[in-house]
Amino acid sequence: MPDHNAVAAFHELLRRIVSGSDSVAAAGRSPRIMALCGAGLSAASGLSTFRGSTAALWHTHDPMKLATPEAFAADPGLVWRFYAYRRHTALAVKPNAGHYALATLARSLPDGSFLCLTQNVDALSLRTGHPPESLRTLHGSLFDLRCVGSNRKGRFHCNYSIEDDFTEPLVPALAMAAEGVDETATTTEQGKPLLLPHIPVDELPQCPKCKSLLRPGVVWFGEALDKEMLRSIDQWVAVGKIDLMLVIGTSAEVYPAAGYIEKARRAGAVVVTLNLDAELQQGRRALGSRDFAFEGSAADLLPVLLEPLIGKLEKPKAET
Ligand code: BJW
Repeated sequence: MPDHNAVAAFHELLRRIVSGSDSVAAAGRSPRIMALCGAGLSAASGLSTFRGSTAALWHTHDPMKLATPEAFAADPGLVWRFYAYRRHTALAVKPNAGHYALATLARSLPDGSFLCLTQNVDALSLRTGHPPESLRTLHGSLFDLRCVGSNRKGRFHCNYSIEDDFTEPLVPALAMAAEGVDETATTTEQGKPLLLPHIPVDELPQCPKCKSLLRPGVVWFGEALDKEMLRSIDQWVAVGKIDLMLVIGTSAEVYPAAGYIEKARRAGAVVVTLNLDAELQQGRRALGSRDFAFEGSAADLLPVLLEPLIGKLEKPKAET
């Protein structure tokens, strides 16, 4: 059994996978590699993670409570402030070497050989020029908007949505948040949290079609992920043996995303964890005898670990 954190042994595995000598089934077919990415991939760019992080996403509110349909129904202004702030911080940072390594992997392998599932909503992978056909944004995007409009009897559902809307601020009421100001962290001279003025619904982003409220195009707890996207992932998985499953910077606590790790394992994949807490994580999931766990920043690890497939990663000149 190779050391579970030996780079040389991992490189040897990659070479065997690409040459088709790793298994009888691999002979004469393209390699099949899947990745599941989480907030840790974007941490080196300067974005906060959700769990296990000292840097809070938004100082005074638990993101797990704001990322829910219930929070949006109760106070859409507060939730919009949170997302306007997140949109701004995501636009203010740059993709890191980890994002570029994955984009290069997607371009280096034959079509259909690599499927990258990202739980991240920050659009950083796309900004590297990662081919969209090999990327699935499981939890949507901060830059997609959709209408919540429906009537009481549920007969009318406005289907308006827009992708990649990078407007800042979306409306004047969100101007402060859209400048990267965490308004919830503002305190009075006595150090008490400042009570934020309530934003009326008609001052929040509005649907150009039916004038109802727009919401961020992300997936909140209790909401279904896009059916077509899930079907396309299941189809890819069903094709046959998966050689490698890269689990990158995710706590793997949120489903159905985390479920793809076991699906890939059942399809024959060697599971490779890249995380600041890799040892702890692999311990929880019980390291298989062929699995690997590399502890460190995904931005440092990915270019080194993927080198046999992508070559030496050049310093990115500019975003595409
Ligand atoms: C580094 C690093 C560095 C740091 N380098 N590493 C089965 C079992 C139990 C529960 C469920 C189940 N199936 C469904 C559920 C319920 C629920 C769920 O999973 N709950 C669990 C918490 C228990 N799931 C859902 O509700 C999902 N919907 C659903 O299942 O619907 C069913 C349905 C069907 C039909 C009709 C209706 C419903 C939806 C889940 C949506 C998740 N949404 C969020 C918010 C998105 C919007 C936003 O961004 O605001 O997605 S929650 C949040 O968690 C976000 C993330 O994508 C997601 C995952 O977090 P991630 O990325 O793993 O981040 P962290 O912070 O947890 O971890 C970071 C890691 O990085 C850490 O390990 C660090 O160590 C590491 N790290 N720096 C490498 N530099």
